[in-house]
Amino acid sequence: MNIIEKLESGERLNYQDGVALWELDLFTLGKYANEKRRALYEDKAFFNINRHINPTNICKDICKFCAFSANRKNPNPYTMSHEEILNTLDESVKHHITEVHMVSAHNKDAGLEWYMGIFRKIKERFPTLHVKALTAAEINFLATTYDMTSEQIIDLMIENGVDSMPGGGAEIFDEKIREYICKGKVSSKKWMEIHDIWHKKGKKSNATMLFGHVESREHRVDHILRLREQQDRSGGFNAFIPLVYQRSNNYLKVEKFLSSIEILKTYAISRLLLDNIPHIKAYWATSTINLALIAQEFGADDLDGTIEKESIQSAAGAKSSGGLQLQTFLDLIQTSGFVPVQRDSLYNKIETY
Ligand code: V47
Repeated sequence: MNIIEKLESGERLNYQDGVALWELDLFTLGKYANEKRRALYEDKAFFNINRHINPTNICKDICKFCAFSANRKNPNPYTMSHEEILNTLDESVKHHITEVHMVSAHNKDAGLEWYMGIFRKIKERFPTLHVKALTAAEINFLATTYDMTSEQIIDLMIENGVDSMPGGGAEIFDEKIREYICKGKVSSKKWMEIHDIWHKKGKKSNATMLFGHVESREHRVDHILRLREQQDRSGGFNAFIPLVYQRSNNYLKVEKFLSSIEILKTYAISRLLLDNIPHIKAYWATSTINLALIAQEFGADDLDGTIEKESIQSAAGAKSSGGLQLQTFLDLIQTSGFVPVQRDSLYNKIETY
């Protein structure tokens, strides 16, 4: 069976099929990915009203792709106090956010109570706000720093009020590439085990893939299929988020950005391979809002949210630091021919515009 026959048959695609998909032209790939996307969500494009907060940029790890953490190229260390975080959220809730997305660097001096206590305080002050926080990389950092198991850290997260886990820290699972771009960070196996534990507690999480640096198309297929296997086992991933690599102010020498065609193909192939993760998020902070909207025709069904303040990708060159106004977001989705559906963090519908 050739790859078109396999796509037509609706059979599950394997690694060889995944590699063969890249040889198809964008519009053929788009046709099949869009069919799957439309069968699930018709012309809905999902988003949420959220606030990203990155409470510290002091990090014990040195990931070559990262321009956010304080280092020689970015000598601007900070750690927010709990009060500062709560004050920030006092402002954000005025804009009707339903989610706070908190990701920190791996700060050895902040203390476990600094990492955990903030969740409790957020829940005390904003009981209905969904707290999406702590990547598997942060959980692994906390477990090793405080001589605890990942499960003990996860139990603490749940006790203190974390509702779901973001998908960060996945980068690229291929061990050789991982060693080159982020040596010392959580291993691929451990990243997966942590999400497995989280899912077995009945909780949801996301999964990312950082692409467009030194990895190959084959590495992307391998990454996506490792997630599909994990989803077969534990079932808790809500969304897959391919993050387009931004190349400024960091230590990874990458001469060229990917073409838009390659980026759109990556979204489309993600949709075609991942038959068991419901949502594909075109995170506009890395793809630009323009391409994230076009990606809705090529398999993606979600755009993340209004964000308000974005610090990780913008440190590396993305034009996303100020987030997007809700009305602009709605206008852009509608003029692209989609129906904006505001969702909560678990993809329950809040409002259709
Ligand atoms: O894991 C770091 C990435 C991630 C760069 O779960 C970079 O809903 C591009 O995971 N170029 C953190 N990306 C952000 C993240 C995320 C974002 C939005 C939504 C969700 C979700 C999760 O940022 C890291 C890393 O892969 N990153 N540096 C860079 N130069």
